[in-house]
Amino acid sequence: MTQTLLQEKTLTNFIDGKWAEAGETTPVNNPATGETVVHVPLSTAKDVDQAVDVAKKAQKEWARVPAPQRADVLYRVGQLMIERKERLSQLLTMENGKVLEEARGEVQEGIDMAFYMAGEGRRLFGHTTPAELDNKFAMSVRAPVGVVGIITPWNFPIAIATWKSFPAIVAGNAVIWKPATETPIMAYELAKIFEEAGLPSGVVNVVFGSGSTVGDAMVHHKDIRVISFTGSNDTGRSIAAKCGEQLKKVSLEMGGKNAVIVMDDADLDLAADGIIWSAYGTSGQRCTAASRVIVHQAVKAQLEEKLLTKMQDLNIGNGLDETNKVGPIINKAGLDKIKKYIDIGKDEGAELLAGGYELTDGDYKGGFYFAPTLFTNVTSEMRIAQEEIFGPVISLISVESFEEAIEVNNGVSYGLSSSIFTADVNRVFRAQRDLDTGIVYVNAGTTGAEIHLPFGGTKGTGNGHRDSGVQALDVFTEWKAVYVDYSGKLQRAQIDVE
Ligand code: UN1
Repeated sequence: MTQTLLQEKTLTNFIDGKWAEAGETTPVNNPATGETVVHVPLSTAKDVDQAVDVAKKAQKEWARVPAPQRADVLYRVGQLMIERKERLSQLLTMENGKVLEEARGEVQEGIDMAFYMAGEGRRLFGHTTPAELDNKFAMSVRAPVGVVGIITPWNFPIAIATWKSFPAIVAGNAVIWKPATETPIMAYELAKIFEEAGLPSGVVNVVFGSGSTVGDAMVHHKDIRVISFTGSNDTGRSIAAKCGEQLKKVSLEMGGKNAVIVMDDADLDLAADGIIWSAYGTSGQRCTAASRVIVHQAVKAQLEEKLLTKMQDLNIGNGLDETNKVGPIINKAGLDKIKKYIDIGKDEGAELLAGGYELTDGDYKGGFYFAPTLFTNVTSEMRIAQEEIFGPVISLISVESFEEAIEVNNGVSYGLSSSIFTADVNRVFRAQRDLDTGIVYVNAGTTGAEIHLPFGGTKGTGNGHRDSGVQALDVFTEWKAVYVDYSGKLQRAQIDVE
């Protein structure tokens, strides 16, 4: 089926508007079946050097194109994505495994981002402000940074790429993009869309390959002035350290240990639906996935029962079959990590209420499937309640009060997303103030961020920057303060002020 959607057997880098020759390659496997879908190049530092050389030249001209005209390209990109939405969604399911309905949602997220950032072409607002001296004008404007590097993950291979590349493009930068080797098809397809939409050659360059070679070469390249990375905490820390030495700007988004709080006055059916969707959707492989449920002890037994009942409706299997609700895990390493945490949870004394095993027989043969899992009687200090598992695993922790719920929520090293189910308006407002995460949901699960709001988190989730929203422009622009003195004489700030 892949071959009817994708003619290519081997993908190639997109540099200077041309499709390069592939050197060494590695297979990309469909996580639902284990079948090879396509081959992807393992590029070298030389390929990065070549891409940066062309990007530097292209950026100089791109920065002089008026922003509303830069935006016109993004409008065309959005239009092409709409036309290809179904094809892109199916290819996304084949390389990533997420079920088709979610793949369509992810492509839509990219379409939304195209039109939103295209709109920025006629804003890119700076500020005007009074100067402290007469006959003097003051303003701040956004300036492009130059050549920027983006490193994107396999779990949202097109949406996250749009969160980073579209603001970079509209702001007048050139981009070197290293997509995850697990999911290169979305990058290849988006590069084709950039080409057809008329983006000038060299403004976006896709270099496929490993983090240790291509990613590292980008991080160390002196002419790449920004690195925007989404991925694991360990890799993010190491990138930040290397960028720090070079005084290179770096924006990091690195996961979470997100919780749903269920209070004693909550609508328990709604809460159970929200938990199931945010914990088991995408097989728990979202940075925003719920992996803890913090429940008031008065409703713990009822909530457990509702979760166990609703879990029975979750068909697990190939995401191309639309009756399935939970797809596969990305690969064997991902599956092994989940299995390791099941053992850790049992050893720590958590009680396994459902799941906890991989699915290998019959239709599951060749793929990487794991049953939705529910641990209860978990305590906040256990490793399964502290560390990111990135799979369909819930740790249920019971608490005695609202205050304790907030404390448990905040008692982890991450701070991406949180949620509270309650009918009490006072608790709602206290919770949105006190939950120490970059995203807070009330009476909804922990997933479902919209593109026009900032995406990112506190503590170990990031380093203070945000993806998407107008805030993403701060990553890809420098603020420039401009003073125009039209007095015709020397006016000294702070001195010649009456
Ligand atoms: C991610 O998991 O890294 O809010 C991105 C959500 C999606 C994006 C998730 N809109 O769950």
